Amino acid sequence: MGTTAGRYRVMRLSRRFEETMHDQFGDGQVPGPLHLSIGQEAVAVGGCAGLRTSDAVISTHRGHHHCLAKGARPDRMMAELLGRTAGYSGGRGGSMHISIPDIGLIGTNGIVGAGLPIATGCAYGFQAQARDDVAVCFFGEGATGTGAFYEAINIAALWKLPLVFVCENNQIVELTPQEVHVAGELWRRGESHGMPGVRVDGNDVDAVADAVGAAVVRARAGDGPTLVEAVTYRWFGHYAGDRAAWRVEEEVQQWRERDPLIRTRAALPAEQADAIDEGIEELIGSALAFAQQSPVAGPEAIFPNHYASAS
Ligand SMILES: Cc1ncc(C[n+]2csc(CCOP(=O)(O)OP(=O)(O)O)c2C)c(N)n1
Repeated sequence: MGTTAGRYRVMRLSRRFEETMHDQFGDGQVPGPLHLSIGQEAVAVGGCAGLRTSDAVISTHRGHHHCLAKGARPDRMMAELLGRTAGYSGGRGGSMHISIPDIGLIGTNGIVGAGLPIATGCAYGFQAQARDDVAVCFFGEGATGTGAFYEAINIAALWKLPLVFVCENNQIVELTPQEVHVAGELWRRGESHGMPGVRVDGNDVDAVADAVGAAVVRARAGDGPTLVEAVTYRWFGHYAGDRAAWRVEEEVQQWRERDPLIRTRAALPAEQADAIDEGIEELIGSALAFAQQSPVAGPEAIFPNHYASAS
């Protein structure tokens, strides 16, 4: 994902993936909750642009874009969301329980802030094994209100862990605008621990790639963690089905005009961009067909995955 075309392709994949899943949700085909990251694609794609397969990504409840940016297969992702056996968790976990260790995707997570200590442990593991891999932890600005955030930045700074904290600030915590609950500057919250911080335009994929990329290089060299705040915007409600009646339409419109995909697409020759879009439509179509053809994960799959056999 070092080229504009590569970055645009993955952002477009993520956008169309979620639009398709949103439609499926509307048709009653998604048996669990669905949190859309539409509008935030540049944070995930830029954030993963400088990573290798063996680097780790720790995601959130709103994590389809992180998974796809780290290299997840859209067909198995769709199967998971539709509750099908071909899904990454056999169709039993859904959106917030996707873990793909082979590609370094440690996991999405339904518990706000829970990824922070997981990422810290993961980075400690890399350090203890003398591996030069890096962990990148995505989390929302709401997670900075949890104690786990301070525990994680403290230990990461103290032990100089190979960890990059990416605060994906979409400016709304569930239903609460950030100005109601965030004091001060988020990107400076590591300062008292000696951790550098930076704020970037989270709708500019190249700016995110540069900022996170520099932090990854620093972490890989053994110089410790960085806090990156990527300011972006969530276009839809907190979850699919949330009417988001409390939102200011003008504000939403302003941010839609700052769509990260439009910006990146404009940097490509039109023919190339059209070809990418067509390729993604084919990929999405075949991924959906794959998911729909996979058997529904039935109740018979529950107990074998929870209890060891007595024999
Ligand atoms: C420990 C915990 N508390 C509360 C919730 C309910 N909850 C789900 S998402 C959310 C808001 C999270 O905001 P943020 O971290 O900014 O992420 P965003 O939803 O904006 O992407 C809350 C409070 C939860 N899942 N886990």
